[in-house]
Amino acid sequence: MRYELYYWSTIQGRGEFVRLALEEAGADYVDVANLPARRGGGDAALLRRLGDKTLAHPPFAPPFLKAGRLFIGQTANILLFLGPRHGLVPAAEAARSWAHQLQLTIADLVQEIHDTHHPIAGSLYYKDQKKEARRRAADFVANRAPKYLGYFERVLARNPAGDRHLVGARLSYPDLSLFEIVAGLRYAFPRAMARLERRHKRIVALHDRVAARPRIAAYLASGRRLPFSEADIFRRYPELDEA
Ligand SMILES: N[C@@H](CCC(=O)N[C@@H](CS)C(=O)NCC(=O)O)C(=O)O
Repeated sequence: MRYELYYWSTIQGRGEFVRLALEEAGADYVDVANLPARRGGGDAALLRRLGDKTLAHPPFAPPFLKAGRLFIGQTANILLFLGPRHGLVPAAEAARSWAHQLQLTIADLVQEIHDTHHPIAGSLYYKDQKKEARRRAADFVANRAPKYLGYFERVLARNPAGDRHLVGARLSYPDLSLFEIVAGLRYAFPRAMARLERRHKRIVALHDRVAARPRIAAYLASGRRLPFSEADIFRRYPELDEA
């Protein structure tokens, strides 16, 4: 089956967590909004699907995935769907539930990262909430990022199957997402991350192992991996990083 991924063009955003799973799986997919309009792509195509009045289960926001006749929204829910289909999560129910729990925690972290530069409203420009963003980001790098990273470091340390993966003895989709968190935080908060990485060696090692996986390495080197930017979730505003 050829999946259709719907996510805003030109940015990684939350779509990247789905792209990484599709790429690791070697799945056949089209990234609709990044296709040229003459091939039925672009943000206009995404907006047409979002506004499609015939969908009984309409997605609220991108990313969403078309899989045959199914439309599946919410990043963690898309990964819940893709994981078992592509061997990206163990078969046992307990492990699947654990992977989903970890993915939902990553979704919470992603929202907090977004809120460092948009603490008041996503509909306002960054320049209109800079003062609040500085306060929010200061708390994020001092308290929230260490709390989340400390949690995932402990999860790795306590994995009965070993500290190379978050769930069980093999790669699963939360590992791919944690890779993206590290890559994004390095981009957005290079100074804070230089400090934090020293205390989270298992997470850094996991990041490096994911980056070296053949399909992920090929993807990262390809034009399909879009660059980080200041139109995205992970933004580099030096004034928001720690001194
Ligand atoms: N909880 C959702 C959040 C989805 C979301 O916020 N999507 C953003 C782009 S990353 C969007 O376009 N939101 C539009 C809106 O909230 O109105 C998920 O994890 O997929």
